[in-house]
Amino acid sequence: MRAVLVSILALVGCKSTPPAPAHDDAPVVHDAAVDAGPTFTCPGTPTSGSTVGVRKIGAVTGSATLATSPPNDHRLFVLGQQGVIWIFEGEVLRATPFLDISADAGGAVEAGGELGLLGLAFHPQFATNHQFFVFYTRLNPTRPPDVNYLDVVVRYTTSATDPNVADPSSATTILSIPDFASNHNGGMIEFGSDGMLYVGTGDGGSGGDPARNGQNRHALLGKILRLDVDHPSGANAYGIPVDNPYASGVDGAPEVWMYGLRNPWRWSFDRATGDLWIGDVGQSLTEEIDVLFAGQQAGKNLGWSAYEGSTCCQLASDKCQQGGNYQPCDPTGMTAPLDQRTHADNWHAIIGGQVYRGTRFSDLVGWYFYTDNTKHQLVKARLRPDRSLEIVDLPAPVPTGWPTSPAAIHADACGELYLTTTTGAVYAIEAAP
Ligand SMILES: [Ca+2]
Repeated sequence: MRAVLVSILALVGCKSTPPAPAHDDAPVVHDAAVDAGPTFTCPGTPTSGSTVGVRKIGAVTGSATLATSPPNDHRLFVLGQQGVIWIFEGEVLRATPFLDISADAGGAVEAGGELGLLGLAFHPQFATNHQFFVFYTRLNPTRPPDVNYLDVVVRYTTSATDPNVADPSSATTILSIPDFASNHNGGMIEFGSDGMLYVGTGDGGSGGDPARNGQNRHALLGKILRLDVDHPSGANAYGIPVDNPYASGVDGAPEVWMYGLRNPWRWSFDRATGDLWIGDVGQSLTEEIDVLFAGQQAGKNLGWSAYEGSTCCQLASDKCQQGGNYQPCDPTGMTAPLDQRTHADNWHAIIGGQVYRGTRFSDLVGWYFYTDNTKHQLVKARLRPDRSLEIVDLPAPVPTGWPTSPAAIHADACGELYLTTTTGAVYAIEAAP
């Protein structure tokens, strides 16, 4: 159990109450030509300078677990962990939520600690098919022993009359994974440039990977999964891409893309290269950043729970808190982290981010930004030609307005980065000379 992450990610104030609609929420009729929109443009005059700061643009209720955008869309969607998705437009919070599936709205989201609404990804053709996907945790209605929760991916569409409001009745469950503990739920989802939906799952939780899911390729927990949501097949609401490494189901579950993850809380693709950057939260010794290069991701093993970071659990001082029955440590074929931070240095729950590909700050382009739920150190890193990492800890003390507990760093449609916090604040990451 990662008490630190549980306690810090826990919401203050809990339930949200949607305010009354504002006057600017008049319904808009969907029209393909309108939805495609005018030519999408991002800010065109970049500012030079590499002094990084944060600027608060607003806040939502509860913990803000992610900020993201549909492709070619200037709106910023912010996830409230309790089950509400909000829209900022021109840095102004719309009064009416996009979607409210919090329990107090009659929804299914079970929130608190590491539970809740954790992921949102817009379909690459969202402008015309209006589909988006959420990842959240819910109670398992049948409640068999030790399977209290379900980690679910659900597809929604926007309202037929208003693109700023989702249609709750459109909910279609795509994937539902039984989960035995409240922590380590992963929750990040993104579409790759290949049009496939990637889904990050934690090892199930408790501590020390008691079910040994990390190295079990037949388990859906402790993985990055890859689904074809446009071509459902058989009994599933999704298809299996033929180039998934275990598509046949013989050597692993057909859905599995990568394995050996503990709790990939926040991760993202570099939209320029296709490289996958993962912040995998550690047990009691090591927080890690993993970079999986484009074209070299299928079937990769990140090590947990044979390893924590690059340390063999059998040889670790705390044995990764596994209580015996250790798994063999064989580095063959294992992908080691490119950055490791120790709990001794007060890193306790790494917050993965994204590579900056925006147009506003020229000196940030190509740098990956990440932080930690406890340490609050903002870090930038980029790949050298030899694929090692150049890592720069940004100067302390942290910038004015720095939040107490970061929850996510993620990009909008223009590639600009936003940091969200466990108290609902939304910050733009910016740079100056
Ligand atoms: Ca869990």
